Amino acid sequence: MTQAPSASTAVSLTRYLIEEQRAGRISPDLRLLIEVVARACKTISIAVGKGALGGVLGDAGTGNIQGEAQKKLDVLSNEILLEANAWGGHLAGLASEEMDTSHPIPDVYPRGNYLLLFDPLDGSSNIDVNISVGTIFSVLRCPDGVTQAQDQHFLQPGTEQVCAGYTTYGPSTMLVLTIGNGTHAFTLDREVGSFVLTTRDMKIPEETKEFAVNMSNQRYWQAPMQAYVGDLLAGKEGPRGKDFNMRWVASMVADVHRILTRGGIFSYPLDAKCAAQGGKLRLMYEANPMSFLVEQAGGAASTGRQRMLEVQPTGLHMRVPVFLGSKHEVETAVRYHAEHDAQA
Ligand code: AHM
Ligand code: MG
Repeated sequence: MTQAPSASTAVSLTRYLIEEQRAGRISPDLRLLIEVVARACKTISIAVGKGALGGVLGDAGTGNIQGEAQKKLDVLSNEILLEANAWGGHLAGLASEEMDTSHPIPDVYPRGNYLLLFDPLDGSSNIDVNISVGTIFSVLRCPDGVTQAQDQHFLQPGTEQVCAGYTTYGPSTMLVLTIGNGTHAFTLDREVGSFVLTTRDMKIPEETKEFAVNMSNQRYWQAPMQAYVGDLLAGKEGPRGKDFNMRWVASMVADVHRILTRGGIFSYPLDAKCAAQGGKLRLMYEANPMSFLVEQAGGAASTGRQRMLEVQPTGLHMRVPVFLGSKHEVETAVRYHAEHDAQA
């Protein structure tokens, strides 16, 4: 049984961030930014937790730029994050999966040096069925000399991220964070209202026997993915020589949280349905922040053909195929792609 932190030994998110600032690893503005995002996530957590009692379930009756129907909680979470981050003076601009273009900081407020990107409520299909959902965020520096950030200023590869994280609204609410110095998990103490450090330096096992993919798309996959998953399913009798288990929550935050906790590989590959868009998941709001967290925990993240964090974004809502998790398993999936491409 893991030991719960006592009141005297507990490290709050605030204390963790102040110590990182003292060590010179984050600026005061980045500390403020993370505190503000964490506070907004607490508000979202309360709304998610109220469920039907809060009148927040169901469709909003609107659609986003991706052509997806928005849920009331998608819209509410987006508003909470926008309002919380508008006035602090730490941002030069924001971008959200739910908004067509980047969002300027209103003229009445001072501007800072950071750019914040987020998927306000990931796993929308799970909202109305009381399964874990989450918020994902990524922080970039605004290019020098730019005070009013526009879309093109956000188009930086994931290696440029200075911070990334997610909050999972599950049986407990957890914030998982990296500022490039390991990946750390904080659990929300609901009575006190603060996030408490519960796992320092998460480490993803390099080997795994668990994979996460939406198997209903199998017939739409490309050849290397067919071959890779075919060999996973063949189990002990196949070339991999071991049986694999499968899990798919359909909330990326929940699937990635499981992988950060006990290992595994998460994949949303290119398939015939999403090929025209380049994939299903979004580079800037989903793939990049998750890849930064996973690499900082000793895992790997790839499109199947390129390290995720090195992909040069061509648009705010660019989509990519995703493979991330246990290092050796991601390398194996990448090898299937390389071998296929070499033969072709
Ligand atoms: P969303 O941001 O609109 O919620 O979409 C992203 C989600 C991921 O959380 C999840 O991994 C994936 O879409 C599930 O897709 P599918 O329903 O095709 O299995
Ligand atoms: Mg999402």
